Amino acid sequence: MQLDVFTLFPHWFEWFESQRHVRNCIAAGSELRFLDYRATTPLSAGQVDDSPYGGGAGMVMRVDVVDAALQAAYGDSRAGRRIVLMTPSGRMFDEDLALELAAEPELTLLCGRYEGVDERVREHLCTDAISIGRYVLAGGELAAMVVADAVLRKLPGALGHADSAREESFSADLEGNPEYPHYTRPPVYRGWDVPDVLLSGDHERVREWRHERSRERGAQQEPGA
Ligand code: 6GU
Repeated sequence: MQLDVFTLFPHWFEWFESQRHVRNCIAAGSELRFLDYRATTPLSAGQVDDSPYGGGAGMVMRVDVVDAALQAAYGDSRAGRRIVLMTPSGRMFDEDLALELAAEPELTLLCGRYEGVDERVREHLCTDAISIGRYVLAGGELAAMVVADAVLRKLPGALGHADSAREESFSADLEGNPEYPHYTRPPVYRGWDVPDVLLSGDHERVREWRHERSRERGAQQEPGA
């Protein structure tokens, strides 16, 4: 995958890029770029925002600044590329959307700051708008890291073990439910013991027990549970 993130704070992503599954993706051929709106702004003194028409508090990211950044990166060949605005008013991000985006050869995430981004960015420059939850973050960067993290770990070679993404939370193998609990040594710690079935060596019973726990957790996450 070719993943580009546009931001005013590209250095925030240095930690993100250092994660094992992200490094694995790069080693397997994925390309990540973190691009600074200020590097390509057509305005003087690195300006990227302006006060809102109609008045009100705060500043708004300018459409010409975002367009110039996209133009510098892609020229006129944006067609077919998934370009996503990170915004609390976007489509709610979940595991299905992570899988959908992981199938894209080219993905762009646009981070906004300040009070928001000129609506013409969403109307004319983006294919999607995504939110990671019903709360407000100071900017799109943390949300972009969440999306990039969830998407990249879906790519082949991201995880060390070929099976580690199969029976994980929200997978088809678990009927969309959260993952079952895990235990490891010691078998008893401060009187807290491990369920007997996991020590039984009976793989079929272990499998059934895990799927039951997974279904239980799914029911607990239902609204109103
Ligand atoms: Cl994508 N951006 C911001 N600023 N806040 C959010 C968000 C995104 N998703 C949830 N809250």
